[in-house]
Amino acid sequence: MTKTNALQQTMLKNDKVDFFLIFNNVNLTYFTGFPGGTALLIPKQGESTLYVSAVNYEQAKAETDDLSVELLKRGENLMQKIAAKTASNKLAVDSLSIESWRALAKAVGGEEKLEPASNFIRELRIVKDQQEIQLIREACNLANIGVQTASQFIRPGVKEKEVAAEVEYAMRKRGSDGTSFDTIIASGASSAYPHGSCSDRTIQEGDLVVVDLGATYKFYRSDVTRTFIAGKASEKQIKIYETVKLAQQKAFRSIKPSILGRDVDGIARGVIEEAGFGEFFVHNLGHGVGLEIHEAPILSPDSKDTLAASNVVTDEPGIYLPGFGGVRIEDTILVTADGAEKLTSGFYSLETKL
Ligand SMILES: [Mn+2]
Repeated sequence: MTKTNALQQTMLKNDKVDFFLIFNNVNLTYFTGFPGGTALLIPKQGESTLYVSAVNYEQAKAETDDLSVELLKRGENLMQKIAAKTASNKLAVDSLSIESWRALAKAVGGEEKLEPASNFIRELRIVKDQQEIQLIREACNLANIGVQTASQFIRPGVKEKEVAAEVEYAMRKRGSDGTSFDTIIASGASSAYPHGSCSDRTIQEGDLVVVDLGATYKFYRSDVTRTFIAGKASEKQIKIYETVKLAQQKAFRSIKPSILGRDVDGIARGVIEEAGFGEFFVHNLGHGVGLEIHEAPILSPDSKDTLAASNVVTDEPGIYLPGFGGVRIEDTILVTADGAEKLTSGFYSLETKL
């Protein structure tokens, strides 16, 4: 069943709306497999219409199936075209700027014809189908190659950016469409910045090096973090590493359908607090991954999400000691029918080959 069919089945069960209108770029990719559309009109039954401007029109026809591609000519009013096609029926809308919302309301004859429905699409996207899981799995395999490459190149005397270049080259060569986000190779004191990026700095003997990377495959993403040491680790470095590793493992083992996002976060946070580093775990435990690198569900102390089978989430505790360095370990994880499966894996030890 296609994603559009799944949405239509839900619409048929609920007679509040007759059409679904998609404007958000990621949601357009979700339903059509093509990122260059302007709007997608999904009726309760029958064929959807994808409105596309001239620049993307030929590509849209070549790269989409099972929908009608309609050229949006320069100067044409999209909202009026939609109004003409939907008569006076009720429309659910995923997301629009305030100005566009007003223009659409005017075209269809009043705001009472429109129903905001971004949460509804969020709930659809949170549960991945078999095809999406396969693409995320491939993106994760590519990320594993990235981690393996980083482990081979990290040593004293090498620049952070050189490691990033090797990682990205290796993933690209194996079929990645690009990175999921800017590769992080953060060494020494900057490993203590959770979003420390990648600089011209040369890695020094004894540095902690946080490697956070991901690959994109057919629009789906992966996210993995490993922490390495350039040389030999000190007792304190080993202590924070082992604490983060235990927190990550315990959280992973708790992941299963029906557990609350805030409870999974609490399990990891508890381990880190017990070791006395609670104040240095300064971010959420994890987030959903799919077409976007950060999406629902969220694993955090104030999360309202409950996990379900076929969710994909990260498990990424960290400890960041200002001026000293940081450790983060992260995997992309699939929630299965009765537990969880790591889609990224390997390299759970601090030392790298020298
Ligand atoms: Mn992440």
